Amino acid sequence: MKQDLFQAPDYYNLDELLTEEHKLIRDSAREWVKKSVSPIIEEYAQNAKFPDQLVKGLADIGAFGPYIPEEYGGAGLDQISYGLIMQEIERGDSGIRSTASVQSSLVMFPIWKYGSEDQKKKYLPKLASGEFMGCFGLTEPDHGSNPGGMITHYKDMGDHFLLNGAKLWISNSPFADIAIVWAKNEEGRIHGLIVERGMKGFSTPETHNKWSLRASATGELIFNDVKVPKENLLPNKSGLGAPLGCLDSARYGIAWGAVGAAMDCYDTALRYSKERIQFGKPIAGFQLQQKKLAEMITEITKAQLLAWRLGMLKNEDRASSAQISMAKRNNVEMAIKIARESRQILGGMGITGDYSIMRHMMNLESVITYEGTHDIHLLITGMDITGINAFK
Ligand code: TGC
Ligand code: FAD
Repeated sequence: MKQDLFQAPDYYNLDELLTEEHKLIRDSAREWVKKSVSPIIEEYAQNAKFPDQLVKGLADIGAFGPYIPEEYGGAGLDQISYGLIMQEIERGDSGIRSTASVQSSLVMFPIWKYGSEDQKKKYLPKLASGEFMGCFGLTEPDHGSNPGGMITHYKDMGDHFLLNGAKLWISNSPFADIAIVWAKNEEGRIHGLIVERGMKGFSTPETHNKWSLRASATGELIFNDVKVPKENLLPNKSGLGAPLGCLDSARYGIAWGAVGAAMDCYDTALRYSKERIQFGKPIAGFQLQQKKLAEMITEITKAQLLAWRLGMLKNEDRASSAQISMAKRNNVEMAIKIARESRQILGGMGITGDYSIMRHMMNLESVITYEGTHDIHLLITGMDITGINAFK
């Protein structure tokens, strides 16, 4: 069993910006990751298997719906707490954070924000406890960055809807009990539907051969004349803005999560560089290695501040979608660069599963692509500052 020696870098004493409650929540998530994720994650990633025994622990640390009100089974926490939980989980593995992000921001969030009271009561408490797991179907084989072009559609058959189409690259789909599916009605307007496992014509084949997020289960959603009860339509928001609103919440969590992955890579590389002797001294004593480490801690500190400030804005409901895009883009790129530099500091050992760095690096290749690619987020910033849409 692997020993997790992680010590969190806090170069600018950012702990002083947190409340006692924040620190308590962060520390309990950190302890859980050390005890339950670190010892097993490498084996699950190598075997491309989702460790489903972690679901209960994720629920216990409040990772499913941290900011969902307690009356619906959530933890009723603020956005900084949500961010800290995502940071700690992704410090362990981006795939496990993905499971939590999807459950919280892409399944519980739309039911909470756009659902009926009956839907909230029926689904939210079970999603918060992990009794139900969910997934989010927006991306299609021919519509990734441009989800507005989706083909999946449903017809009103009087007493039910008839759903047809397919979604690709769906995190958690192979084991999800419910899917939030975005589909067009006969007028071409996008709505969210709650599709349940077991509905006739609904299948969720797993996507294999991934070199990234191997401990997360990814799959398709296929709808072949699926009869969806009318009460499963999310009634309170429609249009592309509905799924994009959920993405804002998930992208915010990723901005924190990526910091966790970067902190783990940096901490590993720092410790290794002080222990590894070459030419008669620790490699940490060479200027070239110090440059890497000094730049890493600088970038981590900047990213921590960006995430914290965004969280404060979100707490006041003042964070714009474009601000969230900037933080997701910056922090994921920061993390992937740090993973690459850290890997080099470990030399040959860096490519093995004895250390977490290569797994983080490969995971981050998905994180930089999903929830809006690196390019898309740049274009969102570009449009925000110039007022000119360069997507189309
Ligand atoms: P556009 O015309 O700009 O906007 C359509 C409507 O949406 C509104 N809107 C937003 N609303 C809330 N939040 C946002 N972030 C929003 N962005 C736009 C907008 O105001 C408009 O509303 P209305 O009322 O005027 O209709 O749309 P567009 O078709 O030009 O596309 C814009 C673009 C490219 C930015 C958008 O489509 C986009 O973000 N594309 C990226 C797709 C993406 O991120 N997919 C993610 C799939 S889910 C996923 O990856 C989960 S991974 C989970 C895990 O494992 O962690
Ligand atoms: P494309 O949209 O085909 O993009 C290909 C390239 O073209 C990219 O570099 C992109 O930046 C660039 N590009 C596209 N449009 C423009 C433009 N206008 N200007 C300049 N460049 C452009 N989706 C879900 O709905 N639910 C999930 O749970 C989910 N989980 C995922 C899990 C994993 C592991 C992965 C890899 C993806 C997941 N996705 C999910 C899908 C993800 O959101 C999409 O992969 C992503 O939005 C990009 O779409 P695409 O892969 O079709 O790439």
